[in-house]
Amino acid sequence: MWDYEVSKIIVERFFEKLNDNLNVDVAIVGGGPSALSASYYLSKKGLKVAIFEAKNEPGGGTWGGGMMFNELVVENDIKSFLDELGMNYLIKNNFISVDSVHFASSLLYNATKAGAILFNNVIVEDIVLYENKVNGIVINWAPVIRQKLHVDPITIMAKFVVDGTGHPANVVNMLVDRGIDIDLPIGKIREYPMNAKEGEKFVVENTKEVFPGLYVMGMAAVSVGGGPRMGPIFGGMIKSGLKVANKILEKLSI
Ligand code: 48F
Repeated sequence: MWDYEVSKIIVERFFEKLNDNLNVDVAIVGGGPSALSASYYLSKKGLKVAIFEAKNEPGGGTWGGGMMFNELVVENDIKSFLDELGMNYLIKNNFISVDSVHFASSLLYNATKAGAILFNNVIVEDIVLYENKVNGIVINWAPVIRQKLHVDPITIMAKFVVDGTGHPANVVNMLVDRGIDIDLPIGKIREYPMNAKEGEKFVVENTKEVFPGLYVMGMAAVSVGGGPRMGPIFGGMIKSGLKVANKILEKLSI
């Protein structure tokens, strides 16, 4: 009865993974480039990392390159990271050009190979808050949310939660919407018009813990800090993910 066995393997293995990730060191919300580089590094250092991605296809804004020209650009100073991940690329003066599909799949492969578990088709719809500290996330199947089905979610406990949801900074918004006091340098979540050079610096500088237990990285850090967007250059996203990872490792004295 092959059909029975196939289904049994999938159901058993999925629930083993879910059960094993109900309480993690780091819960990462969103599966974009900052999330994947943070997950890769944290998993490599031995932390239990789970990524929750709303879409079927993780990778966020990486796949389409610039305007669906499926090539993207990073700065020369992350060449060693690309080498560590075994990526192919071309050096173009101060920049590096990478096939965007290769970039996305390399990040995904390396993060999951290092041990991070990625749950796709899952939306983080809320946070767990105990005594003014974020202690986890609240998840539901993306189709449940999209279809507006009245089905209660479940929770994932985490020592650290990282908002890697990109431009909308959805997790930080969950605090802001409730009027919970959080440091917003420009008083609201908003990104400014395109300025690639400034944006690439800004994203790294604004990668930080914004509330006890909650960190921001990638475009979410730009929107929370009120900085400029930067388009199809992705070095800042990688550096932001690695910075969050280092901040968490520092907190744990690892
Ligand atoms: O936006 P995204 O790629 O994140 P990022 O790491 O990278 C930004 C760049 O791709 C690009 C850029 C570079 O210059 O400007 O935009 O900041 O990926 C964010 C991911 O989070 C998912 C969303 O589907 C996307 O794949 N996401 C957003 N909200 C939720 C979520 C949520 N509530 N629950 C789960 N996933």
